[in-house]
Amino acid sequence: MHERWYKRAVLYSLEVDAFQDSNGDGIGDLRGLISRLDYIARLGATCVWLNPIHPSPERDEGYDITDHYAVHPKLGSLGDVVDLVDAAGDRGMRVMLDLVVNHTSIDHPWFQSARSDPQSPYRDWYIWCAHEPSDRHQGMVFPGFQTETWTFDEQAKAWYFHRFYDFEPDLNHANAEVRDEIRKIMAFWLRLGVAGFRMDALPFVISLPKPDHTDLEHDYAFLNELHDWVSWRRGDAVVLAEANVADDQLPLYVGSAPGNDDRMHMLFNFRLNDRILLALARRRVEPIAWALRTAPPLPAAAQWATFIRNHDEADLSQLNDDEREEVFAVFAPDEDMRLYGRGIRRRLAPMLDGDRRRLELAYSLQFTLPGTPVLRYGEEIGMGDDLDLPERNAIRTPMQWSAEPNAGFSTASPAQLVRPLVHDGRFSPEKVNVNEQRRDPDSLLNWQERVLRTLRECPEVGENSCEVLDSGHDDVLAHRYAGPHGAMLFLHNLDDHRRTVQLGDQLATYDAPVEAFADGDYGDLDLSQLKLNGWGYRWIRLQFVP
Ligand SMILES: [Ca+2]
Ligand SMILES: [Ca+2]
Repeated sequence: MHERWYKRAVLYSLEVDAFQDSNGDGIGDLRGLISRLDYIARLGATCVWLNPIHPSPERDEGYDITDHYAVHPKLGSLGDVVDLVDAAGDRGMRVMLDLVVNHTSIDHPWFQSARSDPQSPYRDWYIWCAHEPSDRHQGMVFPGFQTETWTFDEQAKAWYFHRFYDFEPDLNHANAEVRDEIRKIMAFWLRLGVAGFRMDALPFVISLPKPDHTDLEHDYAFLNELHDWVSWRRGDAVVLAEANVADDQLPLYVGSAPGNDDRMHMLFNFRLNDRILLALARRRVEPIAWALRTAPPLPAAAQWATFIRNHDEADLSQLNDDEREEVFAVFAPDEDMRLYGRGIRRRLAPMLDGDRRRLELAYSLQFTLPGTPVLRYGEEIGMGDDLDLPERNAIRTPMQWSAEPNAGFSTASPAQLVRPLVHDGRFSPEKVNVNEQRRDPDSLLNWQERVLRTLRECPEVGENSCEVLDSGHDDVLAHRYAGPHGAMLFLHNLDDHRRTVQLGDQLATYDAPVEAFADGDYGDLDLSQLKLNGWGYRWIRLQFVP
């Protein structure tokens, strides 16, 4: 197996407008991001994934795009994108973009043309219906904030389909011209040097909605086309799919047949994410062990992307109602902390009461479970959220660089900031900021740097050979990756009780253990009796004894 960069990567996800303002207008921008690349490189991230940077009226945080070939002027220019790619490359890092082609903004010139005239060349780029579709109140993505998926347009005198908000009409992916345009958009940004795309809402992109039909046809062959276009233009480019779908559909997103790797390169592991949150809430490992044991097999070149919190609500839709209520009860006890009836709109640090031991435990788990870790900006310092902001904006507050005014994010007046800073006292910039944590060797930031450095020395973790061992305790996860010369063994204690783990014969073929990383000093390593603190974790390298 050749080494593939995305299997050894650490992705760092950020909103450009919330990261660093370079010109004092209160809005983060690309030049600001460039000035912070050394910070991201030092953390150990190897690829920066930007949330949408395109022109947009921003009624849906930039996911409502009016021009896929340009940069929102408030963020910078195409020249700045090239500078960013070059500056990242100088530091050994890549840049990925969000590719949002399920829909456009209603203000997009394509839709404006389409609605204005049935003879418009863009009419068929969207999905229309002359009568009121019987299924117009079904299939909403944002229940509670959206009441229908078909809306009547006065100008067009017809109903248009929108999986998301009514200002985000879906593109008609059955139209060959639309597909060709998507190919051109990808080719354009690859030519500017980006390393790939995080593909937004992929199951909706490949679904072909029809009025009065709730059973959707899926055009999986389109994924082969996407793969071919991307690989032809840039051999090492990847597509990271957002596809929160059932287990039997997941393999269809990576290959056209078992073992084939001719579709998407990476998949967000939503199924594991839900079970990590359930396991943390229960303080029991069973949900994670189940998720690992039942994981759909991926072809050799494909890779999971792991996360605990991302830029959206923590979507718990893979859990059943009782399980979801369990997670809500622990991590989102107030209605205000929940969103769309299915998720949690908080950051991880407040969900874990800012408890350092549990934060380390959670991230150690994430980094050692199969896949490439994705970190959200600010997670590395334990940033909080602002539940006064609407919907998912709660977790899109400005990065907290220092205890200076505006947290070092901008020199604008506070009222001008793109979004307010976190004001929750426990997580305010005075308490949680990069500068302070840089100086403190015991800070969460320095811990994150150490753990990510150690992860780089454990290449087995990026592979798919994860095995769950019987730890003898309901609250201790023991998992192992076997390599050609040895193995990595990981222990995680999900509860606050000391444990002694006896793995017995399960380690029979291994010896010469070395402690690679742990929550504390466990003294001499004795494989027959592995001690574990409450919330403790240990990473142990083993040599194979033939
Ligand atoms: Ca700015
Ligand atoms: Ca579609």
